[in-house]
Amino acid sequence: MAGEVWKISGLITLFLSFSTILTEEILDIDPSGYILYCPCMGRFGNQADHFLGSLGFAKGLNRTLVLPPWVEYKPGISKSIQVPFDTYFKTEPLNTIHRVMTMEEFMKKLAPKIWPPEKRVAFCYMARHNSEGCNAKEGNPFGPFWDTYDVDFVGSQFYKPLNYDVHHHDMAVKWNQEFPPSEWPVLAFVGAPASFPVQKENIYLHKYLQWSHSIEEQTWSFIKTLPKGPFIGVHLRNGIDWERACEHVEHSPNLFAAPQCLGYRNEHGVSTKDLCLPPENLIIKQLKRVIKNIGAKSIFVASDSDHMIDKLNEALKRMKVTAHMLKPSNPHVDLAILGRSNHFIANCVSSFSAFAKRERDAIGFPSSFWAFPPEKDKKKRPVHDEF
Ligand code: GFB
Repeated sequence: MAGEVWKISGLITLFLSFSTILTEEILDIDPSGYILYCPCMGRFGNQADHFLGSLGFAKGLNRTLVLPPWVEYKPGISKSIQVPFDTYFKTEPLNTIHRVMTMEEFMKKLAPKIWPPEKRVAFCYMARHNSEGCNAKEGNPFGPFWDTYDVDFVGSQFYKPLNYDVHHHDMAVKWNQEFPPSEWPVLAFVGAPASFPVQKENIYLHKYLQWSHSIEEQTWSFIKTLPKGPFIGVHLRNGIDWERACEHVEHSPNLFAAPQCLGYRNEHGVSTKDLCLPPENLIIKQLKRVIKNIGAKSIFVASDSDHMIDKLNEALKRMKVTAHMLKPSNPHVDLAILGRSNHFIANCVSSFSAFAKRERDAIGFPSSFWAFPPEKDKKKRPVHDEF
């Protein structure tokens, strides 16, 4: 009997020490503070650009970055859907460059202690929507985003004239002077504290953004189905939204992600219709050239609309090269496959394309762009010029 009592009390002691460890984990608070934000602008490519900027910003301020979920939109569903960050990416590589934790973890373990409901203040540059405050939950995806974590705000804080460029003008010091972590442990932004497209100084952070095991598995199981030999990955961004956007290209010399080929100050040229929405004959001509250069055996086509599979198969028949696509469509697996191709032809204007291009740059894989450099400039450069 006495032995039983000892066993039980031993178990209780063990349980108590475990809960102490757990409690300590809960209380392991970063004294330098946290940054939260809603990736409330655009779809995946835009959010990824913003993510890199936000990571650079958090690193500059030396605050832990809370990894927000990815905001997605499904046809027929009026409210945005929030997909946990680690569904698509590993958190460990990010933690090697800066302290990060997922929003789910933050809300569960830390928010009750350092960000209780009565302290939830939203940060914005200036008043939004003709109101007096940040109106952080006004509209979609703003409301659904914070509702996912049961967050309501009790106040607003404007930060004008500060900005997110922590690489110049001592901006990080200014933020920490204005909002010291001791007084403001959490800065919760209404939108990403970052610019679009991604600031040049933050591009290097992409190498820490690595696909989750699940995405990797799906990628390799698709690649295994391709004919043996090198394959070219191409991005054909050609849906109706894109056609409309490209109509404005001549008035926007550096539209969306275009700085990735044209340079941030248009030092390599200006946007053209072909650069934005390359015509079929240009696509086929450029593909044939790369097929010859790398001895490709197949093409992997990622697209939001027309994959041109039959047209490509017909045009490349004589070269014995076949075109393939992923079914059912999956944007993240599409991107990961593009990232692993032997050569990637990107759409310079698309931030979706820019994601794969940056990933490849980080590991030294070659890429080029549709219609860039323009034919007349190309004559002056080597045929296999890569950017
Ligand atoms: O990613 P994103 O901001 O890139 O938005 P852009 C385009 C979305 O279209 C992606 C889908 O997030 C995907 O959901 N999509 C595009 C694709 N290409 C593919 C693909 O190859 N495969 C699959 N499965 N899906 C711009 C936006 O899009 O479009 C601007 O940045 C604006 O905000 C403009 O809306 C019209 O930069 O290409």
